[in-house]
Amino acid sequence: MNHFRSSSFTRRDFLGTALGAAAGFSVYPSGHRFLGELLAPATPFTPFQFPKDFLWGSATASYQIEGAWNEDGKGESIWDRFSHTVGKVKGAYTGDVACDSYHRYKEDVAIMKQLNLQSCRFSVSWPRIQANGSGPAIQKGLDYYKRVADSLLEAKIRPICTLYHWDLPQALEDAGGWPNRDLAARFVDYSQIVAKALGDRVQHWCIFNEPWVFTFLGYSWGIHAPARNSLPDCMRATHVVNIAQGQAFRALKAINSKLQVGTAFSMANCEPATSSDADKQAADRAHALGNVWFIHPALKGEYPKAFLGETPFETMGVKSGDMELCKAPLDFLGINYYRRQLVNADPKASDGTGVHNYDAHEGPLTDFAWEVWPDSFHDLVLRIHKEYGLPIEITENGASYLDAPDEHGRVPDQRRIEFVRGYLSALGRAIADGANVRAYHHWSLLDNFEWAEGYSQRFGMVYVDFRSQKRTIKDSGKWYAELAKSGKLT
Ligand code: PNW
Repeated sequence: MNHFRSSSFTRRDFLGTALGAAAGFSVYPSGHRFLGELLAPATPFTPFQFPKDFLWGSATASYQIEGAWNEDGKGESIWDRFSHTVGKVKGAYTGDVACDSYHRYKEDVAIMKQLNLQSCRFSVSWPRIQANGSGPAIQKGLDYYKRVADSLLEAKIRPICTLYHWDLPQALEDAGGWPNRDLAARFVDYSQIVAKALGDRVQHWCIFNEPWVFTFLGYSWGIHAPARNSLPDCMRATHVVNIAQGQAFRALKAINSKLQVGTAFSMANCEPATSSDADKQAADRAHALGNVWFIHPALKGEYPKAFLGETPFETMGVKSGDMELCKAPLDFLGINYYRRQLVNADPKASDGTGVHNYDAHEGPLTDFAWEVWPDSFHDLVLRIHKEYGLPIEITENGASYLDAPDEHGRVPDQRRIEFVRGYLSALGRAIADGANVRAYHHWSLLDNFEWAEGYSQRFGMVYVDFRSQKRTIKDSGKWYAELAKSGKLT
């Protein structure tokens, strides 16, 4: 994610990222990557018994698994438009069919049950509920999610529902998208519809998935839908999203005060590249913008200090009284964790943050070329615990490895087992150090549509043959099923 967060993103930088690497460009100094694979993680593995009531789960998202992109009255989303535009997604793949979970959700819930899962994080597709993002609800869309929630409950799996995992109705993007302040009211209206329909069976809610990723990658870097390239629009979008988060929180609580409401935030532990004060301060600014830009306004009523100078309130369209709208006592913080960031001070950074950040390559790399470095997960979770003190749910963590069925139909993905084992050991240490963590959701249940990467990355514990839609539980899934039963990491 280095250059996704850095200020001076160029095409050359892009080729240096995981995406560039996955696209087949050789970007590492000769031998470096392979050297990395031989190095042991910094802290050795520690066994851990997780608390009795700890929830083991998996996460997915509507556009990445459902398919049925134009069925039962569903409208076009920005990801339909993006993936139907040739040149945007690797291999010109789309989510038109994806894992076909719209038709196969029962089979998928049965797999979760077989894996002994106790929590399922899924998302609702906004244009399935309101084709153009406003007006009355589409009953068939609501019914689908009711059926999903009911099958989960029947399997004794707790549903946790994300209201927005990036599939904005295209009509709302045409009206200006997230930089348009009116979107906050549209989003609250939609959230109320969904919470009224599902609130009797779904108690746990994530308002947004990764607000940093969809505002920056979508509106500034242009590599996710809606593929815009404007930092000012992106900064405006972040403010509208903060307002929408506060207002949706109150709307959900007004429907049922017992609902447990949070958001799933993308986070990367931001580590100073050297011990210089300048780099340490830069790492704190990177943390402010990348990790807590959407938490601090909700819990503290102000933006954290992420810029060298003043926060660009005018560009962001902040009006007097707005911070009151953003404020919301979230019930829990969802953390999506994949990798750490190294940070250098760069006073010339064009976005005014004075930050240059980049991926470390000291640990082994996943097939997406993301570094494996479990210690950073421990440090990040503990830091968030110390800064905000709220209950934490790990709403996503996982890795892309391309292992496929062997001649016996078995998928021996030992590297994923080692990845999860390492990150859970780090999480166990964070819990032992005092962090209040109550759930872990593996990303993902199924191999699925990995955004601009199409189907070229596989994050599932379950292999999906996208031609036949056949699902095969990988070795990691069998391993995770045992862990989910005992809570004992050995
Ligand atoms: C998350 N990065 O996105 C999303 O919530 C999932 O939908 C996605 O499939 C999963 O992580 C795996 O990528 C991210 O650049 C997108 O580091 C990009 C980054 C991280 C997470």
